[in-house]
Amino acid sequence: MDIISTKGVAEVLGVSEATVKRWADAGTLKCFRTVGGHRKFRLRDVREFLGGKMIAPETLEAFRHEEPLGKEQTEAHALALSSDVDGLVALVAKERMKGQSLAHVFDEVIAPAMSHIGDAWAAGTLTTAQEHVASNALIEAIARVRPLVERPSRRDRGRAICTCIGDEQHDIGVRVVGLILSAEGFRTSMLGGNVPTSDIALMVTSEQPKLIALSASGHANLDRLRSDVAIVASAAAASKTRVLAGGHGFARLPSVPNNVSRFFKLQEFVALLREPTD
Ligand code: B12
Repeated sequence: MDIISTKGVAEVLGVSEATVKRWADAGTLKCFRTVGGHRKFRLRDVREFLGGKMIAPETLEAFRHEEPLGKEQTEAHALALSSDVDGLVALVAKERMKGQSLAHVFDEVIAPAMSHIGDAWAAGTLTTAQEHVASNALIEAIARVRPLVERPSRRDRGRAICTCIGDEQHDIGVRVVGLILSAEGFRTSMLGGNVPTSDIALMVTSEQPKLIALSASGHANLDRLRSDVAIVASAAAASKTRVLAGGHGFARLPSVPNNVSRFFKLQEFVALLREPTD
């Protein structure tokens, strides 16, 4: 997944493809060649070239999906589009048996497959109806993979609220977050999509949950998202609730309130949840 084409590197670095090729041929920017002779770049080498600077997650995402889907992603793509819920559940089970975490499966297999579906919809090669078939199959599969999540602890870590923010309808990511939080020992309340921000803030104030997980897709209006997050973050600060946010919308926000932690991947989120607390 972390192999980038010449075009992708050119976009990230804001230079022409010819410049990237020149740097590669001079050895300034490490690359390797495919069997067909094409130059390919590893993400870590591009980062090194940039002096270890972080590449914005949304930029990374933009070129990541230029790559053709891998085997499991292609399988997930086909299963979702053919509404094969059993097949999707079996795919997740197969990956779990290979030792992959649920977070890994959704970050690296399901999300890229769905992203391709979204791109095909945007390009007009898939209809809205087909996109709906895929997302509904996935929602049903998520409900059924609950027994496949790892349960590292049986201790009660308190209440967690999971919700999209603003008029966001993309609630698949937050559903997976809910599943993960339950597996990590939280009692999870799932609000889903399209919830008034004032209601979310009110729930935080009255229930004082241990944490609230927020999700916003790339569709989110950034001005609106910034003000919605500020409202929830201030309610959370008053009730000492931890705010954890993710999704493409949050990745695009230049900054978030101090008490909000942002994640691009579920795997980073799980790592944080598993950090020992005093
Ligand atoms: C399914 C889908 C829908 C479904 C959503 C169903 C549902 N119940 O969620 C429906 C059909 C309703 C829909 C509607 C629309 N959609 Co839509 N949709 C998608 C699609 C194809 C897949 C999203 C998805 O579920 N992915 C699978 C999940 C698992 O991945 P994910 O959401 O990316 O989340 C991952 C991470 O971001 C992270 N994450 C997410 N949230 C959180 C939260 C926390 C705390 C953490 C730690 C991590 C985390 O974890 C996940 C795993 O890695 C995307 C394509 C894409 N590139 O995302 C388009 C996409 C998001 N949609 C798009 C658009 C334009 C729309 C509509 C405006 C279309 C329309 N004209 O009506 C509406 C907007 C509705 C609204 N107001 O929100 C665009 C947005 C363009 C942009 N600017 O980015 C996309 C990108 C398609 C495209 N290529 O153009 N959509």
